[in-house]
Amino acid sequence: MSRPNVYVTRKVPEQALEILRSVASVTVWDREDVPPPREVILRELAQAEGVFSLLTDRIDAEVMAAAPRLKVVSNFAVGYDNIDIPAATKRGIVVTHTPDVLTETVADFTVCLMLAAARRLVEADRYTRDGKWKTWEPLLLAGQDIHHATLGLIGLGRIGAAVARRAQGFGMRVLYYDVVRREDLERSLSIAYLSLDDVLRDSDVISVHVPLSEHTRHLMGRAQFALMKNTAVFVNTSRGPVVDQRALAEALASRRIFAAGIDVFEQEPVSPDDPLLKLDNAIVVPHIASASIPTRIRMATLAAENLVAVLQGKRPPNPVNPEVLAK
Ligand code: 8YV
Repeated sequence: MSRPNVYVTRKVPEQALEILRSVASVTVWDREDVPPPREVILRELAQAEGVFSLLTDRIDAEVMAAAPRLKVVSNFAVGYDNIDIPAATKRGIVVTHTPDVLTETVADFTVCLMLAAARRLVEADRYTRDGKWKTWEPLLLAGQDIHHATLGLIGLGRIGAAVARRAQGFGMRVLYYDVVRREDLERSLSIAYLSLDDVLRDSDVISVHVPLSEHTRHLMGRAQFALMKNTAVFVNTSRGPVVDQRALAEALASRRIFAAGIDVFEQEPVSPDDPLLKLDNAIVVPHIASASIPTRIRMATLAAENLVAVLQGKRPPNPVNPEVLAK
């Protein structure tokens, strides 16, 4: 019997390719710096039973229609807003993702951005390198405290909860808003549920941990920044379009809020001309919250395991649309 074809949309860790090659004939887009153009995806998927995709690849109804043999889309990410899930389900295509393995790494990085933005770390580094340090000054590069501050989590899924656990170590009071109330976590983590507006009003640090959907697009806009304290530090490691980026830049430029740590953008890569990049009180990084070496290897191998399981007719560890498997 001939081996199934799998297309991998980027150079990924070798450990993952070995898993795929054990069962399939594997083609890899061989550039690290750019994703395959759409016409390449359309052409490669015409013959493929499986695709190993990244969040930079839009796997929509048109792609699926051009891929008659496709059984599985395995996304190398916990988020899957780059994939049209209803279209996949309609065609009986299994979609999988990589939850859990990145939770702690993303939570670490969220705290890293909170601290760096509150304490003006990047600005201070630039100041020192630029030779601006002439003398010790009482309020030189003074920021906000994180310890014993109030943290407002917008979204209390796996990553939000992992950030809440870290906040305990800083003696923070933790509030949250989510569409689903988690009374178990309220008790075990001593955190309080409030309305979105009340979380925004009461928090010193606000961190967003919701998936991107029609319900969460621009969840944070001008009205939400207007509710925040002018000492507030805002962090986003979820998805860029959850935040109205222009409203965020205005809130930072006018000192409506104190600072922000931003990992994700409405358009990625963000344009070098974006107003956010001109602001000293914004720390901007290129979507790297899960980028520790061990975690990226674990995400890649998990994505490969998910893909191979479907090709072998087994239940994958992390299906997004398990109803397809039941058929
Ligand atoms: C990755 C992420 O950087 O998992 C996600 O949803 O946003 C990040 O962990 C990215 O997805 C890698 O493709």
